[in-house]
Amino acid sequence: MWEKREDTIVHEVEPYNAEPSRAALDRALCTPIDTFYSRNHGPVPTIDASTWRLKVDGLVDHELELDLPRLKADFAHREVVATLQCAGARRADLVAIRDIPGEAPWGPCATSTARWAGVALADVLAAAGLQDAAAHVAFEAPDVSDHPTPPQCYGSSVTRRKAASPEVLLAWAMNGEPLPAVHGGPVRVVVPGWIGARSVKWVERVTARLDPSQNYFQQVAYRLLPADADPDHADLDRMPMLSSVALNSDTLVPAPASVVPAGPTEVSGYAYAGDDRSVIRVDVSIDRGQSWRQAELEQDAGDWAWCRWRTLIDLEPSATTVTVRAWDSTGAAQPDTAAALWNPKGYINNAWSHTTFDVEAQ
Ligand SMILES: Nc1nc2c(c(=O)[nH]1)N[C@H]1C(S)=C(S)[C@@H](COP(=O)(O)O)O[C@H]1N2
Ligand SMILES: [Mo]
Repeated sequence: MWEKREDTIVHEVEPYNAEPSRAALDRALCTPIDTFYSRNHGPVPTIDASTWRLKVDGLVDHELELDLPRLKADFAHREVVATLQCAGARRADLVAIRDIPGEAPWGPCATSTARWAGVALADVLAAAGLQDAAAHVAFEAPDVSDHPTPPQCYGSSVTRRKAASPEVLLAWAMNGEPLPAVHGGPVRVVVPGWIGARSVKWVERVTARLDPSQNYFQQVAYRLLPADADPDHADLDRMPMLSSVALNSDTLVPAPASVVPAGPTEVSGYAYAGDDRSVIRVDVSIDRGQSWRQAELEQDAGDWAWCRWRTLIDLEPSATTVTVRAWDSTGAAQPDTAAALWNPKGYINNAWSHTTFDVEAQ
């Protein structure tokens, strides 16, 4: 489906929600399109690029209506290698602690990286004459989700400060290909360093506002609730809206529950720090965090991409658990236990990950 690899883990067929296998995700710095995870709240719309228009309105001096040729002709082209991570990534480890009804048990692979091409949202907002009063920039898309009652189109917003940052794109290409429908083609927003939910696909309207988007996916979903809150009756005004991505990491190879031969074995995975932070160190442990060794980092894809890590471990025959934790440029490290992070919607599990597999004598 949607031209994804056969080993893709499909959480839901309609709407389509799927993440790659760990082995497939581990293969490359830029995730191939057939491997990139996809998260949808409603059916994927089919939008004809030749009739697509982007409306820019709200607190701007002149409203704009741009078609694709104008967007491409009137603004400087930009490319950013950026990782997208769903706020629900690694929810499976929270579900294992206490059930989270109605939310898919995403693993660590709801995280992928692409080279996005388009124009800077900031340039388009500048052309529209963004007014001083505008504090938020909202995005609207035509796909309809029946998660809210009554059903609503998808939408969301970012702060003016983020919207004005040059890495935020209106993108029409991914890894050099026209943006596929399932990833938001013909044009999507890409908000590097923020939860995937803010990177609105099939964007048709950009509105400068005083306050955040009133859309369900800004106002109700993607808020961080305390563990004891009832998501249906929570005082949402007191529950923060998620924005930048938390520092996180996981092991991709070897896979959990796999069997690997004893001896020197390469263990690898990713680490990612959102927004204005970067990964500075990744530690790996085979004694559940009593002692650590430092992994080698590969992070030459720029400020907005994940960092890949690897280390060689001489594995002895027995059940083995690899634990990983990352540190960011503020000196912060990931928290140790997922239990302390459990929340009713299962967002932002960035606890140390533990991957258990069997090592067999050769
Ligand atoms: N219009 C629209 N945009 C959307 C969504 C959606 O359902 N509809 N899902 C969001 C979420 S939660 C994530 S994690 C990313 C996933 O992008 P991808 O499918 O390209 O991986 O898209 C975001 N943008
Ligand atoms: Mo997401």
